[in-house]
Amino acid sequence: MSAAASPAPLSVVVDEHVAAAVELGLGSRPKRLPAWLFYDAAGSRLFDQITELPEYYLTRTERAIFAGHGRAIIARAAGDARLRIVELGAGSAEKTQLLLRAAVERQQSIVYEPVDVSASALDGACDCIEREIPGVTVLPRVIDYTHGDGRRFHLEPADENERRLALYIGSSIGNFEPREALRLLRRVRAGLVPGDSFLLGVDLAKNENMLLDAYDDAAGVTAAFNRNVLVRLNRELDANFNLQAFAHCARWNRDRSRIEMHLVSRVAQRVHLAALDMTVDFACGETIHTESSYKYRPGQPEALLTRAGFTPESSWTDDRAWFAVCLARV
Ligand code: AVJ
Repeated sequence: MSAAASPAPLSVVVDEHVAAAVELGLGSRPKRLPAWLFYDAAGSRLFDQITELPEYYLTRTERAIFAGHGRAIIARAAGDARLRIVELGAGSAEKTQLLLRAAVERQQSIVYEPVDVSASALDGACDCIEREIPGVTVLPRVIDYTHGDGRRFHLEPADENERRLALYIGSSIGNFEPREALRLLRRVRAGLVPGDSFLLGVDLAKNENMLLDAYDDAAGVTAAFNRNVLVRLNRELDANFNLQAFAHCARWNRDRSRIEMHLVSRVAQRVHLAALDMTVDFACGETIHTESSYKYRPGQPEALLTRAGFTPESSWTDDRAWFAVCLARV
């Protein structure tokens, strides 16, 4: 076959997981996109920037809890055994370091097992931690703990004299609908054994304006993070979203105790996604719901943990009760 006769190469290799999620979400009413779509390389960098914004209190508040109570958390989880630490979702390395340091202080060395659905997410985190904290051995694991049944979250047995402390911090659980959150925690529970424990970091319901500011910062970083999902669809699905034609919007849904992020169509418009062979019409003011971030009420995290089969043991919060970390036992 001559070069001229071969078909033009596709400009993009389509990821089927992305394609299916976008087709379903933009074909729904109201329109929506899953929050995991935010985290391509550019989106992950924008999220890192968000964590340093003055309005985004979550990261620094959780870090302050670990700085103040890291030793107590480790002591509680360990009891009279040695710990190894498993973390679901890489990327919160910086806060995790506070717990790893507290553990090394207590038992001289520790095995740290960061778990993520993607290998690339694990690459960066590992070497850096081993270099920065002598005594830590990193064993990265690629496991999709967000899908499938409990058996999928399978960890090799720890040493006989070791207990696992599994971390799911950073309010990551907040992106899940309550039912999905319960399923996820049950899956984690199924991968642990009696004596192990679980530390969950949750953001708490608070003053509405403070929440809205945290998700609509003055510098516009969160707006760029939100719109980046359209940049991604333009690139990966050969779409023609006009970024200026969509406004970033953060709303507090009081009934469901969640912040919602939307992209609001500023005009009536038609968008084409060539790779999906899909045309999507937007009315003026119509939105794409891109994220929910649940804010827990007092007692709710513990109730959720109990329903997932854990026994809540202790919870720690900051002085202003903005954020909580809850330790539960298997
Ligand atoms: C990474 C899910 C904890 O919900 O606060 C930040 C993501 N979205 N700003 C959150 C996010 C908008 C973040 N989590």
